[in-house]
Amino acid sequence: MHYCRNLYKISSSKLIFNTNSKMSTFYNKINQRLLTNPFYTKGEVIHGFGRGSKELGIPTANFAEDVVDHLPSDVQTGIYYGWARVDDGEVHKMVLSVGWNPYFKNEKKSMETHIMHEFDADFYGACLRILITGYLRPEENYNSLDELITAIQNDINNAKNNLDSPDQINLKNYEEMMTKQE
Ligand code: ADP
Ligand code: RBF
Ligand code: MG
Repeated sequence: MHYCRNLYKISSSKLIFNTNSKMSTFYNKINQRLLTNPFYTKGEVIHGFGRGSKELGIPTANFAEDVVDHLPSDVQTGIYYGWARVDDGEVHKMVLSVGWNPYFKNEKKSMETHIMHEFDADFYGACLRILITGYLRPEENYNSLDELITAIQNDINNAKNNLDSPDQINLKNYEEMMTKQE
């Protein structure tokens, strides 16, 4: 058995929610879609760009290129939030950046998860499972690192609030997140 085989096909939820067809903006549409049908994926935590996100107080666990390359085409670049689980630990709130990090002019698309939890130690090599349940905003370029950090802290606050809603808490029990990781 492979430990934490990287997942290439993002599965769809069997959960059913009432949808409101009057919601029509892109933002509402994508959020309605994620609540009804969240994106689930998992993979090994690898070393990222080493830009010192941790020193900025926002460590981000990076997925390998092959997981990023296999995202379905309808997962647009941008900033998302949802639930995360490291190996068989507890399920925590997370924020996720998917894209090119314009501030750093990346040539490779990346997927970085910041988990809202204080861990005792790093977890490179661990299996990270994430469930993407909401969309916050597109990726932006910023004039300074300070502005980027302020934007990310704002994302973290918005995500924390949104994840307190009953629909979001429901998704915490998503089947693939609950099973034991072999
Ligand atoms: P890298 O460039 O290697 O991704 P970071 O500075 O972004 O380095 O730190 C990411 C690493 O920090 C993760 O791979 C993980 O091992 C560790 N880490 C500790 N706490 C967290 C957290 N709350 N969220 C995400 N990663 C964390
Ligand atoms: N990088 C950008 O260039 N533009 C962004 O708008 C942006 N938003 C982010 C939002 C979140 C929640 C996270 C976790 C990262 C974001 N990043 C963004 C990526 C950031 O550049 C990367 O994590 C750096 O390594 C931080 O030092
Ligand atoms: Mg990182």
